[in-house]
This record gives sequence, C-alpha cells and structure tokens, in this order.
Amino acid sequence: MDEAGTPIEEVIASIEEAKKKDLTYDHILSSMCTDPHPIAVHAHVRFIESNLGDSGLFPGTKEIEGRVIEMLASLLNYPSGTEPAAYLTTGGTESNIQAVRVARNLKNTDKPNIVIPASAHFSFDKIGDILRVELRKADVDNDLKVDIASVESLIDENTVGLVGIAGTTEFGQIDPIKELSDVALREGIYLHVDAAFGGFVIPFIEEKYDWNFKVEGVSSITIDPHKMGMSTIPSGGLFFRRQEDMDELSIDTPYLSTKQQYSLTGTRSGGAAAGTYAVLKHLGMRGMREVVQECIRLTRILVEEAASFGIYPVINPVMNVVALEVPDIDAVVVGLMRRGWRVSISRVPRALRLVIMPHISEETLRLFIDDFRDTIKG
Ligand code: 0PR
Repeated sequence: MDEAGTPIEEVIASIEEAKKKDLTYDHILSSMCTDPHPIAVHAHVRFIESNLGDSGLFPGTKEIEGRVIEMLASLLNYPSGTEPAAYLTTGGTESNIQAVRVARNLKNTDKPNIVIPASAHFSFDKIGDILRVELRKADVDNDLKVDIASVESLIDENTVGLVGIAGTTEFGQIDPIKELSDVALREGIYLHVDAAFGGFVIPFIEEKYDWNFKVEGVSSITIDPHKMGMSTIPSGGLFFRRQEDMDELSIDTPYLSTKQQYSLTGTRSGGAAAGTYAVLKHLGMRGMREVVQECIRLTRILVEEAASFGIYPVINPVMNVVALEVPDIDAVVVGLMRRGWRVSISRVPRALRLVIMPHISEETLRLFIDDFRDTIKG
C-alpha cells in the first residue's frame, strides 16, 4: 500500500481501467452465472454492510434470510409443518462441502468414502482433499446419468454418503435420484443432491423429475440462487431434511450475538441474502418460469439450427445446457473466440459446451449461430 493514499478520482479511474478489461455477459456462453436482476442489485447494495455471521446485530437481515429459506423450501418440496433446517451459503462449493462434512461425521469410520457420479462438479475433488474422504467415482450411462449398478458396486461398510446431481455442470443431465434414494434407504446411507444449477430450472420445465425432498431418501440439497436464480454473488442454499443432521455443523460462538453457527464461513454476506430475497419476491413462480422457459426455447432453437448444418448434441438437452459434438473442437473454440464468443469444452465426452443463460437474447443467439456455422464450415 502507498503511504499517502490516492485521491478518489484516481482510484475510480484505476478501477474503471480494470473494469474495461472484464467481459460483459452478452457474448458469454460458458457461464452458469448471469447479470443479476436489477432489484437484486438494489437490495444487495442496501444491505452491503450487513453480516449474517453475527446476525443478532442484523435481525432484519436474519428475517430476510428466513424468508428466502421459506421460498427455496417450497421449490425443494421441503416437508411442510417443519421449519427448514437450512442456511444461505456462499454457493455450491460451500454447500457441497458442508453436506459431505455432515455425512462423514454421522458415520463412525476411520476410512470414509463417498460415491459420486463421474460427472460431479470439481468441488467434490476439493472436498475429498479437505475432508479426507475418499472419492469413488461411479460410471455414467449413455445418457450421462449415473449408473446405479456402478454406484452399488462402489459401496462398502465405509461409505458415508452417496451423491446425485440434479443438473450436471457439463451436460445439464439429471441423475436418477429416486433410484439413488432406494439404494440409500436400503443401505442406510446419507444421500446428498447437488442441484446447484438445476434447482432453479427443474421446477420450471415441462418434464417432471424426482429430484428433491419428495424423494424419501434425500438427506440434503444444494441449490444456488446466484446461478439461474439471478441473484447477486455469493448466494447459495443448503437444506437438510433433518435438523439433527444440520446440528452436526453447529459451532459455539461465545462472544457473538448468537450462540451458535452452522456456516463454513464466519462473516457472511447479508447483501446477497437481501438480493436473493428481492429477486425471488419480485419474479415469483410465474416470473421465474418465464425466465427459464425462454432459456429453454432458445436452447431448442440452437439445437435445431445446429442440426441444419450437421452438428448434433451429445444428449438431447434436458435443460439450458447443450454439449455439441464438433469435429476439430479446439480449432472451433479458437475460431469462436476470435469472433468474440466465450464457449467451453466438456471433459468426457469432449464436446462444445454452451449454457444459454438469461443474458442471452434471441438476437444474440442468432448472431452466434451464424458465426458458429461459418466457423464449422471453415
Ligand atoms: N455444483 C454444480 C452442479 C455446479 O455446476 C457448480 C458450479 C458447483 C456445484 C459449485 O458452485 P460454486 O461455483 O457456486 O461454488 N458450476 C459452474 C462451474 O464451476 C459455475 C460457473 C459459473 C462456471 C460461472 C463458470 C462461470 O463463468 O463450472
């Protein structure tokens, strides 16, 4: 740091320099985040100093967190009549860490392992390391859903939990949660569902899936408002079916205004909680459905248009994530980047991964399709 500090105008000029280097979302087809809704930004700024880590000082913010939890609980079919065991996290990574931490602590073993789909998000690789839990990766079938026989073959007496993904990061696929639940119930094992992305999509698409607390064996769920929920970052949600499971996370906080804490982080953004509340309250179910259905409509246009020049998806998209089989994929990605587009490549199989988020308009999508066609034709 400089001894003398810097005048405000110069500081602003310097942050604007950096801001210019950042991309705007409009040409980004690789992200699961999007422009937050303006009402979320307004609410976030209004609560910018609020710390949910010491919520006795911010009872209004705490109340808002409670209302967000109620709204998310209804998306998740949380058993009614009980106050949800849940809190707002910093996102999918924290939620997944905390869920696996509970699963590990509930079972008495020196050599804990969890069985996750090979398609799981890389946050689970961090979890394996942090929590010292062995990761056993189950195969996926031709539809890129986790294979139940493979899951069963990996379970042993040290298995502390199973994981299913409702909306995989790379393909937007939904694992057979009901079948995983049957295995979990039969074997008496904890089941966590990672719906970080899908949690805000599945309730609003036409096809119906078993994926949430309606499925008896589901112990906990991750759902992220800062992805398809159009909230500000960082906003994640973590829900437990049983309060006593969440109690495994409880830490005494003697000198704070509240006696105990469940979160992984200490200081916790009240702004993001307020932002999340504001956008969900404003849009309601109908507004969210419109947002999701527009993303799905555009996804279908993309798939149809790509087929017209001989490019097909690896799986028929379930949600607004498409992976396209493209010859000479690295060259195509470079070509698209030269034209200003940001796209990504899935791991297995390697395919052109595109996420059609709310920031993509039909006009933008059609410009992309034109550039994509040209790039493919070389
Ligand atoms: N679980 C699933 C299914 C996810 O897709 C993700 C993130 C996580 C957990 C972890 O969530 P947090 O990143 O909130 O901790 N999925 C995307 C990814 O990492 C997120 C993303 C967002 C990627 C914006 C790129 C980007 O520009 O691939």
